[in-house]
Amino acid sequence: MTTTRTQVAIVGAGPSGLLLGQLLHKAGIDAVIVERVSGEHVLGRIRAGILEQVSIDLMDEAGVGARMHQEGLVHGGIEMLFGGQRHRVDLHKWRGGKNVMVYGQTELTRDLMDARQAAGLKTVYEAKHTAVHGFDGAKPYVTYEKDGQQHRIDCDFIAGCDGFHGVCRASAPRAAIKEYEKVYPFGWLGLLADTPPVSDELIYVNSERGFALCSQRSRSRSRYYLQVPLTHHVEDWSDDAFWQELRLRLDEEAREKLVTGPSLEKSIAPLRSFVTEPLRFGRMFLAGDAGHIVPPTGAKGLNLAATDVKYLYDALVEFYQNKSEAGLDHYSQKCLGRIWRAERFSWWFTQLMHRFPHDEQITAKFQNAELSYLMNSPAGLTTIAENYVGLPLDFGGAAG
Ligand code: RFL
Ligand code: PHB
Repeated sequence: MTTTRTQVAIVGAGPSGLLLGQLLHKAGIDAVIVERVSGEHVLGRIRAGILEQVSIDLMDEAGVGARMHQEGLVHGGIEMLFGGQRHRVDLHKWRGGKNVMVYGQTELTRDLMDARQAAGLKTVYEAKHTAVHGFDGAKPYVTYEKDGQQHRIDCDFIAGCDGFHGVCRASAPRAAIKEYEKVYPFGWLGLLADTPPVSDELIYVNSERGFALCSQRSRSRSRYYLQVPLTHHVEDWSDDAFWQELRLRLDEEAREKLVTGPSLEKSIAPLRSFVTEPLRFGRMFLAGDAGHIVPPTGAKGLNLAATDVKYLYDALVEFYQNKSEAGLDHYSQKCLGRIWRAERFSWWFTQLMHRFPHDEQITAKFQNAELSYLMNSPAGLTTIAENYVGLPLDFGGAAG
């Protein structure tokens, strides 16, 4: 067994772990990251596409925002298609000049990985049997196996950035944890293709055949999603079948403009709302998908992960620089207010846009009436816009 020491041991090298590592490095705080899979595997996951201003600001604060500003596409609106008609939500107008940015999670992760490598910081990829210990006392540590060798990292704190299926939340004492969960009865089948996007902005579609989303990664790379039953398997969906079904859910104009091509990636993601309370267990802190999951309809997952990281980073800096534990003590409560607000929006937007298996016919009428109200009322447009671009960090009090 080899033993090393660091200040913060981070489990997971997804966006949460890498962003935390980079911010801590800038503040002179030492951290080691332990990751279960390879770097290529992490980059191969096609996930989020939309960044809120808080995430953009954090990438800048971490000193890794240059390529994002060059290549990211600023979007001032989204489109909603329902009842065969398209309506635009002008985010810029209804949310006081705020926008969102199209910049894929893969690119953000690559920027963080490159910066970490350039700074010579330690990331252990393909670590097996990672385990977290002693976080209920003053001397936590992490163990893992790499190339048949056992390793131990002694640390002051453990950051659980290891996603929904990670080891950190699973290691928290059951009596100290409460989990809230809703699993939706459908998934999203996603397809990535090197074809120009069908529209300049994203189109969220409520159709009789189910939800669809026209998204993008750049001016020449599209990302599309279709609501599919949970019983479907990705192997059963040929590219042709995907494009055909997408066409049926779009309007005439989009059908005509749609450029199809071979898929670069195709996968089905289940939809889930999930929150763990609290997010702190002694000297272990959960951040990102390790502590909560939202259905992707509101594009909130990565952005929530970024805010957790910001609060954890602020608290750790306060601890090391001012010897104050106040930020660490308030971490859970501070994160959970924002988390529940985003959970609420993502759940509401999911209900509004999807067909549920046992819906009565009247439900689709209710959805259309609500969408029509929202699109024609300044209050409705403000509601969508302010939630979509992300509520301010200092919004309101506790939630949930
Ligand atoms: P991740 O990305 O899951 O990374 C966790 C990392 O931990 C590793 N790990 C372990 N490492 C060591 N030991 C263990 N025992 C470990 N167990 C796990 C894993 O290998 C992994 O590398 O969590 P993180 O960093 O918190 O990041 C969260 C985001 O990935 C997630 O919230 C977003 O992708 C959600 N999401 C979206 N978020 C947005 O903000 N905007 C979007 O537009 C958006 N679109 C999406 C999405 C997620 C989707 N899927 C596939 C669920 C679209 C989709 C389809
Ligand atoms: C994506 O581009 O992957 C994406 C965009 C918006 C969402 C969800 C996913 O709401």
